[in-house]
Amino acid sequence: HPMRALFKIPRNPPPTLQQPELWSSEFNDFINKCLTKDYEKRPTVSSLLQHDFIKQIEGKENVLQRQLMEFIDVHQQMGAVSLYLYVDDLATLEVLDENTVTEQLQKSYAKDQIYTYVGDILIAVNPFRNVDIYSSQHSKLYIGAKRTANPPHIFAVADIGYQSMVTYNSDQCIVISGESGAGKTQSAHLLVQQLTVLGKANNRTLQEKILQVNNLVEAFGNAGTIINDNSSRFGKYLEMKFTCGGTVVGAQISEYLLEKSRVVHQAVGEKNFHIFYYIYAGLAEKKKLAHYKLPEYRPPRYLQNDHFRIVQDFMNNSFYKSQFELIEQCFKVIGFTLEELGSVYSVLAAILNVGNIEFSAVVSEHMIDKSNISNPVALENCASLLCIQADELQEALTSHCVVTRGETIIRPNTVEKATDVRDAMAKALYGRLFSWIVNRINTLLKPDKHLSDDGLNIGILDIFGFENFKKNSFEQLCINIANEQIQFYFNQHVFAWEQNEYLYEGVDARVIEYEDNRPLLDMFLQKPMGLLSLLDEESRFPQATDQTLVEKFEDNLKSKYFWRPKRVDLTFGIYHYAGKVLYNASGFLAKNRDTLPADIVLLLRSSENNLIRQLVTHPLTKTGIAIVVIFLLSFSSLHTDHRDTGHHPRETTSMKTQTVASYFRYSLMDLLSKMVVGQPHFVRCIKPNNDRQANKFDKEKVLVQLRYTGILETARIRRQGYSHRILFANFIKRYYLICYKTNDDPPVSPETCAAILEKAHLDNWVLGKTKVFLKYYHVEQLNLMRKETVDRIILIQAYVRGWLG
Ligand code: AOV
Ligand code: MG
Repeated sequence: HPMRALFKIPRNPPPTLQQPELWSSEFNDFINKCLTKDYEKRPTVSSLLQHDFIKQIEGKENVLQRQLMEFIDVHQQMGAVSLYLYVDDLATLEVLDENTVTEQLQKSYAKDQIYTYVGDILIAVNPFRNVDIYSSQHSKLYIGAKRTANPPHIFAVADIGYQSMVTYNSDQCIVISGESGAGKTQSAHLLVQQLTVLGKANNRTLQEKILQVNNLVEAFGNAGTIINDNSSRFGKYLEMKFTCGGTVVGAQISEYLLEKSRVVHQAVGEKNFHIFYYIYAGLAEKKKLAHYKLPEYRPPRYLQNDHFRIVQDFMNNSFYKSQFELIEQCFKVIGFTLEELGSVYSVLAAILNVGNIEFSAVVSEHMIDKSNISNPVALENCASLLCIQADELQEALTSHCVVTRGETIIRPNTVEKATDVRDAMAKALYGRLFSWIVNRINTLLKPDKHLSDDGLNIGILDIFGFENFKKNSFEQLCINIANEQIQFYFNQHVFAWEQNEYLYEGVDARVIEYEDNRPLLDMFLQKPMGLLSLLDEESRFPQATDQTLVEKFEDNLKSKYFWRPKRVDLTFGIYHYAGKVLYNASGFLAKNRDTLPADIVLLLRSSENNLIRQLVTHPLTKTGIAIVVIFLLSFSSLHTDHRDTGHHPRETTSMKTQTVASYFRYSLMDLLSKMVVGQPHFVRCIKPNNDRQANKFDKEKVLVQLRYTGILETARIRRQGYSHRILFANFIKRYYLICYKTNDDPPVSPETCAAILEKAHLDNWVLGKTKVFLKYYHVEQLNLMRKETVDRIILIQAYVRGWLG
């Protein structure tokens, strides 16, 4: 890499930077000596500053560092590049303050180096434009390479995950975090891309299929928001399945908390899910709008917003047309049948037609408010697309059954109620269609049983990022709680567990303070007085209103993280780890109840369309808050501290969602247990500005993110801490070859470990009571040496057996 090439430092400093202390011959000698390829000894700014010579100049470290950087810059411009130009691991910085760290990131960013390490954690700063670092040449560079051989890169994270999986024969998980628009989804794509290369799929088709999965689910689960044109509106955990030898054999995907409300309503400046626009443009191109009963002039109500006033706006959109082609291709490559594809389009078209059904009030002889459908055409269209009877649909929308004293009575719906039922139906259809597609993908990409039996996997978690809009509703609350949880998970891994282990193992390490968001999570999750429990409780009272809900919050949440600006309206505020957010509780109860009337379910079960029947018969996911609680609780119980592990939270029995919830909990527990098995790898995405602009590094904006994600503290703990802690027995089993003969069976003892480590010429490691404490670069070095030894042994054996003549 040209930027990393090591040139000679010129003897004389440029006249612009005469700093006598700095440029003595002693110093020059020092630098020249440092110009080795060895990562630990290379002349980063920090290692220069560590030099005794520099340390003598007390109190001037900052000044010197800056001057040194300037010196390097000047030299670079003069074409006499001499040193590594910027620090690519923040954990090696000697001066660890906010300013230095932000400056480092800015410097790298200015040179298109968007990635930086903090020990074993990767920071990715969104470039907001295409940077030429993802080609197949780049991809090759990062396969099995020592980390220091190349600049930091997301491909290196894929590689370390993959190598760890194969080496330790254990599952891995990569957790990507960052606020909305920071680049999580993009990072997830790049990881999958590199992992398919690493997994050397035997057949190209499988490789192609896996690469299409993200595109397909994102067409249905992503949408344009004010913050991000391709914002994820669901949480996604993609597991790539490998054989224990490391060949990729399949993929599985789990989805969480799809923001279904977007189907029926979008905030100003926002859009519906991508797929609706894609099919409109695509079907128009194919002259099939009429076939799917989609109006050709006025956009369906669900797609009417400030972006599109007439259908032509999106019908003629060439981007949407090409996306439609792409998605149709994805479906086909993954293995959906044409019939299934047709049914998917029908359901989507039906949803748009459902939204067009309108109601008008009729006053009956009993003076009960009734409603009538005022545009029967939409009703007919919808019924025909769903293959159900129009009159039955009308009945299910405009009336409901109540059972009193064993008698079933049919009551009319008011216009308002009918409208709610209509929207509930659209949301349910979409949510279930989404889950169906995901399940179908899972079936199609499931590895053959004989391949997956003792196979391994790497999971990639990409959720919706932290959001703070002008108006924040129930969806933002769920999204932000989920992010709160991820931050907690990160803290547990990076700080809490590690520090506990030092204590337990008697390893001497300075305690590093970090911002613990546990009290905030407790405020949300505690039973029975946490925010979510209160919400569930209030949702069960038929008379409750959003107003009583907020009052309940205010009366019961005695926490400094909650406040209520004005008593009169529905606003309340939360101090999240990532900043304070004002929520408006309007619609909270309805969204949480998320009820779909039984009449609608029964009606859809009578459909003559196979897919539609499947949608309502399978116990698919439900997005009620009960689920969120279960999701989060299971998460925290598994991840809080060691003594909690194994304790599974009981689900909220009072919610009438027992079966769905337990189904869901089962899948989540399954997921989470997988996630804790392997070592997590973290990617932290940073958004450099709020305007999605390239080449714009807003220092203040970056600083805020560094602060709330605890990057500085992370760098501290990574610098002094030991990211790898391996039991003596495991360590010896794995690395004894470095020091002993193949047939040797050295005793499991700290002495054996020390012998191996000394043989490997490593220092700075520590032996605890039961474990070896290592820095990430130790492990890298050990793995390399082990591989060399093993390769040598194989070669020798080959000679012995005469294979090589
Ligand atoms: P997010 O996943 O973190 O937001 P995305 O991954 O969707 O954010 O990134 C937002 C946009 O930033 C993308 O559409 C790209 O235009 C750009 N971008 C991100 N990473 C890169 C990269 N490595 N190279 C080039 N452009 C990039 V959200 O899903 O809203 O939380 O819910
Ligand atoms: Mg995303």
